[in-house]
Amino acid sequence: MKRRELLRLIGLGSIVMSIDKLHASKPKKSKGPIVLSTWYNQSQTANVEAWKILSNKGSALDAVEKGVQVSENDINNCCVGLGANPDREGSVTLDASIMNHKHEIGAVAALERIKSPIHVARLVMEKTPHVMLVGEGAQQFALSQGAVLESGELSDHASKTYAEWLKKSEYKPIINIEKNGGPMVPDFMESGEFNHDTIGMIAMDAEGNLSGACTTSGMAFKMKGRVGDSPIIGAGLYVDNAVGAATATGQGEEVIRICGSFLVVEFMRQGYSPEQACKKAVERIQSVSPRKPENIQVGFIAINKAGEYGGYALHKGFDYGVTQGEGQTKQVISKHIIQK
Ligand code: SD4
Repeated sequence: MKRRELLRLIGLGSIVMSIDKLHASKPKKSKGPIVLSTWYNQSQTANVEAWKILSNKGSALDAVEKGVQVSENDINNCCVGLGANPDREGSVTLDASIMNHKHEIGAVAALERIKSPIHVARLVMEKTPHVMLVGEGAQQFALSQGAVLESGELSDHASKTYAEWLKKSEYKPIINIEKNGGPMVPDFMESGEFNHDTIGMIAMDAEGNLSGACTTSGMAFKMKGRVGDSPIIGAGLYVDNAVGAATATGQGEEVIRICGSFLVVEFMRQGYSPEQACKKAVERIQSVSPRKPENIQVGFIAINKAGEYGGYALHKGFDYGVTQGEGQTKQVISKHIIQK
């Protein structure tokens, strides 16, 4: 390589490094406990439970576990816990993950007939040498830890929705990629209604430690065995106690494609605010996804070590709830990329 070319490359390198430095903000002091979770309709009750723990100087880990359990225990919830919509075969299969400030992680996927997947995920983290258990193995482990095997019957609302779906879909997988963005997309997406209600919750406690939890039944009427982003550490959830935490909702395939929550945290590490970091991750999906953006919805929320928070979605309609200070839960309507 010629000397002049080498000097030019070194010059470019230092420009790139100084741009990175520009984005790199100094660590600021925590302003005290904070919790946020996806979808305000769930945050209103889930954050309250988490706040009871945080406001009593409890750990962020306990807070996020107990917080999301409110949604798991709600039999009327369409998308979390045993009351949720089933897969194509009529079974409710649940995914969950949890991560604490020490980079300890636990997850379960395709778990059936067990009431609290997030608790099982925590037990995987604390009591096994592994980080993820799936299907029958996850169920077996849950039972060995004292969980009860539930009946497996669908809730009233899920039975009705499933019966309706069976009629309309004639029980055929949707394969029109052009129209539906891929085979995993439930056909209610055709109407443009993005029916996602996974709960992802991230919190910082009084000690300034971060944790996160994410739990879902996944996409309604998914193929049997399909696993989304929620139980995948780095996709549906990520925590780095030196930087921040992020969680995702929406079409898991798209979030997995870009290691979404990890990416959000890495953008924060570069100095982007939580909102900017979420926006950049959504833009990444928009630019790399082979699916049409109009057929996808994704949303991220994030907090950093300074207690700043933010979120971003691809389309309008995403909101989240934030609880801090006096313990009031505030609704935040997320900004979105596609304006129409
Ligand atoms: C999934 N991300 O399984 C989940 C679905 C979701 O709100 O977020 N629903 O792909």
